[in-house]
Order: sequence, then structure tokens, then C-alpha cells
Amino acid sequence: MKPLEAVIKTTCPYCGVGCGVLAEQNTAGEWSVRGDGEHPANFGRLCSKGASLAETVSLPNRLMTPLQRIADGGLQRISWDHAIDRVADGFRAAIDEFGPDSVGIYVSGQILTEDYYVANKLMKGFIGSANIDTNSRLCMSSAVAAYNRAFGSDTVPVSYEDLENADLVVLSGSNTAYAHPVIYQRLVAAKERRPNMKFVVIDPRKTATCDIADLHLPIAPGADALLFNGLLVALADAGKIDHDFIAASVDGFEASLAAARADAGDPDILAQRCGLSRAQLEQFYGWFIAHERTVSLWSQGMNQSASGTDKGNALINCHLATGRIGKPAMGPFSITGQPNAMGGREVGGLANMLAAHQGFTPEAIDRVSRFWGSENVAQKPGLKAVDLFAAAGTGQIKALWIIATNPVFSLPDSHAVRAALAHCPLVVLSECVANTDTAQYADILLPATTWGERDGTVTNSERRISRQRPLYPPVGESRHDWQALCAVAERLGFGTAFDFADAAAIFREYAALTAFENNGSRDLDLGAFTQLSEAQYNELPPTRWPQPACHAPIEPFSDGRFFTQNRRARMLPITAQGAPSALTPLYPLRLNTGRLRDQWHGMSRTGAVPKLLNHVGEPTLTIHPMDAARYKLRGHQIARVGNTRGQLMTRVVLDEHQRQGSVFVPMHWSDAFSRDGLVNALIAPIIDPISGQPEFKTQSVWVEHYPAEWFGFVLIREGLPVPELKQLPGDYAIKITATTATRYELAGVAAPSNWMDWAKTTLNQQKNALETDAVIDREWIEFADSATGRYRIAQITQGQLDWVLHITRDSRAVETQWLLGLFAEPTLDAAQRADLIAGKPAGAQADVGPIICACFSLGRNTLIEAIEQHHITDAKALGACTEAGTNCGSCLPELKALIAQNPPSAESATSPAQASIED
Ligand SMILES: Nc1nc2c(c(=O)[nH]1)N[C@H]1C(S)=C(S)[C@@H](COP(=O)(O)OP(=O)(O)OC[C@H]3O[C@@H](n4cnc5c(=O)[nH]c(N)nc54)[C@H](O)[C@@H]3O)O[C@H]1N2
Ligand SMILES: Nc1nc2c(c(=O)[nH]1)N[C@H]1C(S)=C(S)[C@@H](COP(=O)(O)OP(=O)(O)OC[C@H]3O[C@@H](n4cnc5c(=O)[nH]c(N)nc54)[C@H](O)[C@@H]3O)O[C@H]1N2
Ligand code: SF4
Ligand SMILES: [Mo]
Repeated sequence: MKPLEAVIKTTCPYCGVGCGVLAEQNTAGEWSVRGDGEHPANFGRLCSKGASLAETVSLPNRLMTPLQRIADGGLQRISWDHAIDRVADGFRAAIDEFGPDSVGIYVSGQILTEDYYVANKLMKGFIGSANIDTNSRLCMSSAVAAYNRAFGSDTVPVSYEDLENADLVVLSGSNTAYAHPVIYQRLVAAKERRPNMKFVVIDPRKTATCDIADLHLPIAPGADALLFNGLLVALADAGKIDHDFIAASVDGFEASLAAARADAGDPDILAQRCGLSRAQLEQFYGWFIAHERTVSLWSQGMNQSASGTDKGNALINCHLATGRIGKPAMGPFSITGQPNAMGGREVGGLANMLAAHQGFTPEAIDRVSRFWGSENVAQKPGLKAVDLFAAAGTGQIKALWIIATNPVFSLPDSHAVRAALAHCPLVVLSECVANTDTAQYADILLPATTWGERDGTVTNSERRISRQRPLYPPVGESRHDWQALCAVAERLGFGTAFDFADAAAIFREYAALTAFENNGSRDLDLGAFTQLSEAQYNELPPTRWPQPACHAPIEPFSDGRFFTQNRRARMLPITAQGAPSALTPLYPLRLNTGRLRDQWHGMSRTGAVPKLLNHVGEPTLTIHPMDAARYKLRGHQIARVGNTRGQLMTRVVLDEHQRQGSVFVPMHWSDAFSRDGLVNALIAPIIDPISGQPEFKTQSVWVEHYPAEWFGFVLIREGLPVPELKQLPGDYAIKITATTATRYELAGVAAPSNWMDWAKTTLNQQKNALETDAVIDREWIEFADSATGRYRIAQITQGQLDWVLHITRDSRAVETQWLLGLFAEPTLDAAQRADLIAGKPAGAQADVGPIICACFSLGRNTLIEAIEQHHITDAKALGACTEAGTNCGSCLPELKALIAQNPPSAESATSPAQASIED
């Protein structure tokens, strides 16, 4: 890999915070990254995921060449030329025979604006169907719909600076500490500067974000619309309605307040339905009444709901009624999840929008047709994500092109999605890795460039456009997604409209479309960028929109004008809905799903970084200890979770912060990393009727103890050949990428009759494939104790460790750091061999416990010891003494919790200063 420049300024490819990253290569060719101190999203900060980007530069399992599925189900390498022909021929045949609505494109908030623009232009502008939708449908389409209903435009009227300057920040359905860690760090810093700043966190679980909360409302799952209806009533009763603002700028106040009163007028019933005390409600409402400068931030706990749009509008209503919008330090803030979710909304990547914030009105269709020079522009909205895949299942969709998303993993009802893809005659997948769950169903695979190679723009949560710049040339035969899209467009006969020389040319055209016949009628206006030279595009600094050509930008809504027909905002009468799936004696628990701190969705990138798997390496079921006792689950052991749709297996974690009656399972484990960890196998495809966004947070399920008779793990240098997890014994199997080997975590009832035979056969497959002659100098170290059920075997070839298998009856996690160290040894000495027999190192280093600080690999036990030894009472002192939390800071909430849970005993006190002198 040849570097292109010395220090490259780019943008993190993970979350919607959109942090600026500086990437640099040393003379040995190794990359390092740090936060860009000049980027206004992060001012130099990065979280654990961003900080480990350099470790993902050589991404394993890269898809290197185009592939096609052959008759026996295998994959065959083909040329790009042939691949593009096959895609174009498949699309053309379907369109000719069944019309343009028989094909579809499913894109993602992880492609760049330039890719998105081209995909949308091809589908809606030239194929002539709006059957292009995006995984943002699963992500924040309810917020988009709520904004559109309220403002007549999809405008996020808040910036990060507004958040920092607010006096009250309400975080509803957002685990900011995990999902938007740099925003969270900025909020923590803001509170340090202005200690009077108040935070309210609304979440059924007590999450790491609650560390910053002055008030945590452990709301009953799904009750947010009710809570905000109650807030509107409280604001009215306290005389906080801004009648002047309403008279000048807002419709629908009376009807909305009447609906809120009907729904949430009785405080006792309201408190009971919200699962909160009256005192908690009064505290929250009192603060909202008292603080003019309030930002209400919301995320998936509200959006991923069958009534997510109403929830968003119930919240926006409170801001419109009080005039707390369009002014500094206040407003309703839907934070975006993916790095370019916002860019996708801008170009028109959602099936119900046409292009550049224009819908399917006759005027917009006419305007966009003239701009694109096409007579074939789609006339009506297309199928939204869940419906698009359902239509593939019924045979209505004959050709489907999926780009930068893994729908088998991320859509609800995985089994139905699999069946739909198996049924669809042509499935094309553009991916940068080869082994996603969706790849198993692709007929054509197109290798895409990924972070480090991509060149273009993304827009973050606060409408700030930033450049992603390449560090090195595309790997293998990978191409940018826009190049593949343009090539297919050309084969379909739309060549001249897709004749883009580079990303800058696409960006210019997109900017021109936003400005075309705009004259202040649309919020999104990038008129200032229509003439950018390539050099100016390359140098483009992070910039918030709008950026009109002829006058200075004004902050949306600061003039009290909105983008509806009459330029007035709309309050919506909301009646709160309950969760759609009923709890019954057979399905007595609510399944809440969401994110972990160090993993990104299906783990195709973060799952390749060993230290990001240290925090949590296996799928977990978090359950309150009382519920665990009720359903006979035990901590550290394995549970099955299920319903009529499917089942999954997870490790059990007892947590008294988990709401009773509700359990939490992370979304991250796909078939690529677990045998049965895919949570969407259990989720019903129930969608919000307005936005089409699925309900992911309240599915009803049962749980049961899995009666494992043995637990164990394999560490193996080369990993197992695919399908790796299917070859392992027992029912529970998880893959964990480690430093010098791959780890497989196992548990089962039935066991192989002879573990040694099993290990030698299964774990030597890669070796056998490489070795033709019998190998001299191969040995096995074995320990077996039938009384305790302990069994260990290690294979050593020419002095080097190949693999290790450990089996016990004990479900507790075993520390394997020392074993990973042995894999790095060129030859094992006698003492190390003795350790392998003993199953632990002699004079054992202490077990560091589960890793809390990913950056410095510091475990719970090490940290508790330091807290105790150095009499530590705050996270700063712990950082000074151990380095914990001093790099990305993502673990600070957990460090604080650890300090709170482990107050040092008085007699063991030494101050950190003393400690360093003694050291
Ligand atoms: N580490 C990490 N960060 C990420 C991602 C990732 O995969 N990993 N993904 C990114 C993406 S695409 C997105 S969309 C964002 C999502 O960011 P978030 O929305 O913050 O993440 P989630 O964990 O899905 O859900 C947030 C919280 O909603 C709560 N919740 C569940 N039900 C309810 C309810 O009825 N009411 C309320 N008020 N809360 C409820 C859950 O308990 C959970 O703590 O994260 C982004 N950032
Ligand atoms: N149960 C449950 N399910 C959920 C959620 C939840 O909270 N709970 N959250 C939902 C939300 S908010 C989201 S956003 C989705 C996310 O779900 P997905 O979009 O399915 O998740 P990813 O694993 O990020 O998939 C992105 C894929 O694109 C590939 N990729 C990355 N960059 C590029 C590129 O530049 N070009 C191409 N062609 N490919 C690329 C990656 O290798 C990866 O496999 O999941 C949704 N599903
Ligand atoms: S908060 Fe973390 S994941 Fe999100 S953009 Fe910043 S560094 Fe990347
Ligand atoms: Mo998302």
C-alpha cells in the first residue's frame, strides 16, 4: 500500500457525530490516527472505535474481486466488465418484461453523498421507479417524518454548540455515552464548565449515559409520547405557552393541547402509564418549565417504534408551543446514527422523497425532470425497506441491488428476509467484506472501496458536510460505489447523464440541484458549492448547510418561517399508542435491543479489532436479578431467548439497573460471529404506518436457562475455515478475534465422544490443507480429569503453539491473555509447556478481569485494585494512576460506576502521588 500524502485529514466512518480524523503513516508503513483538533465536531477527541481505526486498515475478509454465484452454489471470480453486464442485463430484462417497479436498490447511510446521489438519480431519474430505499429507514425515518410533518422540511434545527450552551438537555431514547461518545464527552465537559446545566435521561434502562443525569426517568417501554403529551399539558398549565410565536408561526396548537389533555390530563393515571412516580414527572416538567434554553435530543428509543413519528411530534410540539426553536441553545434534536445518514436524507435516498429535499409534488417532479434532462422521472413514492424486501419475497421485485448494508442481519424477521432474497431472481451486493450474512444470498458480489480508500463527503448530525479523503489507493479490484452505479447506468443506455469524471463533479451537480429554482423555497441550498474546482473540493473545510450562492446563510427557523405551504409550523394532535406486541404468560418479557460501546452494527470492521472485543466479546442477555430468579437464569451461564419467530442463545448478565419485565440484547451478533446470536430473528416486521420504521425495542419473548454440561474455548492461530461456527460442538458458539489467534467460546450439552480426536480432526483442517507430507516434530500436551470434567489439549508443531482447547464445567470466563502470549513465542520452553498442562501460568499474573478501558486494556480487577490501593475517589485520579480513561474517554461512565461501587477502605489508603513516589 503506497501512501498518497503525509498527514491526511478525513472523517470517521462510524457514527453520526462525524469526527475529524488525522491519519498518518510512519516510515515502517504503519498507520496511526488521532482526532483532528480543528474539526468542529470533535476538536481533537475520538472514542474507542475512532481511536482504533488504524487497526482496521488491513481489514480481513475483504471482497477483492467481482464474483458470481454458480450452479453448485459456489462463487466464481468474474471481470468487472462481465459483472456490470450481468447486473445491467438483469435489470433491463426485469424492466422490459415487468416494468420499472419490478427492480429495486437498497442503500445505506454508510455510503458517501456522491454514491447516494448517483444511486438516487439512476433509480428515480432514469429507471423511473422510486423503489430505492435505505437502511436509514430502520434508523431515523420516524424523526424525518416528524420533522416533515412539523416543519414542511426535514431540517434538524440544532447544532452541537446549542447542546453545550443549553441549560437543560433532555436525552430521550439515546444512550449517548455508547452511541455518540464524543457528543457525550462534549456534554460532560460543558457540565464541568457550567455545573448548573441539567441533564434528564429518559430510558427504561439505567445506561452509562445516566452517569451524567441529574434525573433518570426509567420510563415504561414505549410510553414517550404520553410523557411528552403530559409535558405539553404541564407547560400550558404553568403559563409557558409562547402565544406570540404561535400567532405568528404555528398552526394546530389548540387541537394538539386538547389531544394531550385527553391523553395525559390526569397526573396519577399518567404517572402510572409511564411507569414513573408523580414526583419524577413533576421534577422533569418543572425543569422544562423553568429552562428556556432547552435542547431535547432523541434517538432510537423513540424512533424504532410502531408509533415513532407520533413520539417525535409529541416532543417537537413542546418546543413549538414554547417558541424554543430557531434560537441559540434550544430546539428538538434528532441525532443521526450512521456517518452519512444525513447526506442520504439530503440527496433523497428515502423512497418517499424525490431528490434534494423535494417530494413527489407535480412541480418538484417537473423541476427535477428538467434539471436531470429526463422524461422518465418516478411519479410516486416507492417501496420502503420492509415492504421492498416483502415484495422480493412475493416475487414482485425481480432484481435487487443492495449497497453497503447487511439486511439479513439488520432488518426485522431475518428468516423472512432470507427467504425473500433466496426467492428473488437477481440479488446484487456491493460490499467491502466477503462474509456478511447477506453475501450468502447474493448472485453477484461487487467489491467496494471502504474507509481509507473512499473519496467524497458525508453530513453529520448537525448538518455539517465533511470530506472523507483517501489514505491509499483502492485495495484489490475494489471500486467506489458511484463508479459501479455509473457503469450500470451507462450499460442501461443513460450514459451521458452519468458521465462523471470524479467525486467532485458529482458533488457540484448535487449542489446545483439543491439550488435549482430554489430562491429560499427549500431549506437545503448548497448554491455556494456549484462551481467548486477540484482543488477547492479537495480542500473543502467542514461546513454546515445551508450555503446559498447569493447571500449569507441564515439559521433555519430563526426568522420564524418554516417550509410548509403557508410557511407556518404545524403542531400535531397526538394520542399515545402502546407497544404493538402483547406480553402474555407465554411471552412475558419485553426484548429491548441496541448498541454496545465498542461494536458497530454487524461488526464487519470493529469485530476485526481485538481490543474492541475486550469490553464485551459475546452476545449478552442483560436481565434484572429478580427476573433472572423468576425465570431460573444464572449469571455467566447461557440462556435461550425466543418467540414464535425464532430463538437465540446468549450469555446471561445480571444487572439491577435493568428494568424489571424487560431484557436487553445487543444488536451486533450476526451469523458471521455467532451460531445463534442474531436478535432480528425474533423481531416482528411491525412498522410505523407513517414513516415505515420498524419497532425494534419492545418485542415480547420468553427466556429459559440452557442446561449446559460443559463450557470451553478454542484458541487457534489460523482460525477455522468457513462455515467455521457450524463445525464446533455444543449449541453455543461465538467467534472472538484476538491478537495472536482466533478464539471460539463454546458451551454444550452433548459432547464429542473423544475430545482429542475431535480437536485433531477439526482444528487441523487448515494445517492439513497446507501440509502434503507427514510432519515431523508435532506434539500434544493433554490434561484430563474426568472427576471434575476438566480437559485441556494443546498442539505444538516444531516448538510453536498451533491451538489450545479448554473444557470445564465452570461457566465463568477464563483469562486467556497469557495463552495469547504463548502463540507469539517462536518456541515454547519447558516452563511454558508446564503452564499449558496446569491451565494457568506459574506465578500467575493476576487475572485482570473483564476489560473496561479498551485503549489501555485495563481490566476491572486491575482497576479495583488501584482504587483500593491508592484510595481513589474520582475518575481523574484513577486516570492519573493507571491511564484508564485518559485517551478516548469512552469508559469514563464505567470508571465512575466502578469507583462508586468500590469505595476504598480507609486503612489501605495511599494517595496517587505517594504511589508514584513509591513506584
Ligand atoms: N457503539 C456504537 N455506536 C453507534 C452505533 C453502533 O452500532 N455502535 N450505531 C449508530 C447508529 S446507526 C445509530 S442509529 C445510533 C443509535 O443510537 P442510540 O439510539 O442511542 O442507541 P440504541 O442503543 O439503539 O438505543 C438507545 C436507547 O433507547 C432505549 N430505549 C428502548 N426503549 C425505549 C423507550 O421506549 N423509550 C425510551 N425513551 N428509550 C428506550 C434503549 O434502552 C437504549 O439505551 O448509534 C450510532 N452509534
Ligand atoms: N434489533 C435491532 N436491529 C436494528 C437496530 C436496532 O437497534 N436493533 N438498528 C437499526 C439501525 S439504526 C441501523 S442503522 C441498521 C444497521 O444495519 P446494517 O446497515 O446492516 O449494518 P452494518 O453492519 O453497518 O452494515 C454495513 C455493511 O456495509 C459494508 N460497507 C461499509 N462501507 C461500505 C462502502 O463504502 N461501500 C459498500 N458497498 N459497503 C460498505 C460493511 O462491510 C457492512 O457489512 O440496523 C438496524 N437494525
Ligand atoms: S464519536 Fe467515535 S464513532 Fe462517532 S464519529 Fe466520533 S470517533 Fe467516530
Ligand atoms: Mo442507525
